[in-house]
Amino acid sequence: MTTNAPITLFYSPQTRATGARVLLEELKVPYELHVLNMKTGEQRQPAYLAINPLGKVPAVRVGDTLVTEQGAIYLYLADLFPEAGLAPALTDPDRGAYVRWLFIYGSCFEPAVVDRYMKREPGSMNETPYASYDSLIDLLEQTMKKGPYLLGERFTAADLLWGIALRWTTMFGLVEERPAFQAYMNRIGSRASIQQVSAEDAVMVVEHEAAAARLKATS
Ligand SMILES: N[C@@H](CCC(=O)N[C@@H](CS)C(=O)NCC(=O)O)C(=O)O
Repeated sequence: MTTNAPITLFYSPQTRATGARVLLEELKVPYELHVLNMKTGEQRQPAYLAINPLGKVPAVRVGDTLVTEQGAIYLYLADLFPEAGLAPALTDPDRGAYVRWLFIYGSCFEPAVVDRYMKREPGSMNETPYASYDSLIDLLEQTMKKGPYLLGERFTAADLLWGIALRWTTMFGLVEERPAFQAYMNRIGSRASIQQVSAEDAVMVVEHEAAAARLKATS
């Protein structure tokens, strides 16, 4: 382990924070969960806004270092624990593709699926940050068809980010279920870390909904 500093993950179940927790499990490092009930709005309370002024999860604190934004969190944590082998080193030829996929996620994929979700007409290819939805999804499909992972034979932290993202975006119909996506999701989704965190998330969500219902009943 390259740091003994305490790790805290600011977390809500079945959100974009799920992947950050899966990554910590894959890194096999101890961490503390600071759970926020988003159904009662804890993420918008001053205590959490002091951590992330945008009121979004995930956020992770390692000692005195605070990181927000999924891509940044994956990059930081996988580099911090290189012995887990989930991040190609800076000098490794695979590093380019690795960081590229981490950034395509936040810079292109999320804007593309959010436009789709909001039923917003994207601009022309030179106006959007992702060219066009179809070109982005086709690039993803070609890469996953080659597989088995984004970097070919090598499994990295970027696969956790993308495997989980594809799961929720296909579930919401924001990405169509192409065979290459299904095969990739099955491959990533069968990992013990994802199974375990998803099962714990399902329990936590029920507790959060019950707490929100109780709050509503007394207000
Ligand atoms: N750009 C952020 C987005 C994170 C995000 O949207 N998180 C959602 C949960 S999936 C959230 O915290 N929503 C709470 C809210 O907006 O009130 C990232 O990639 O980490």
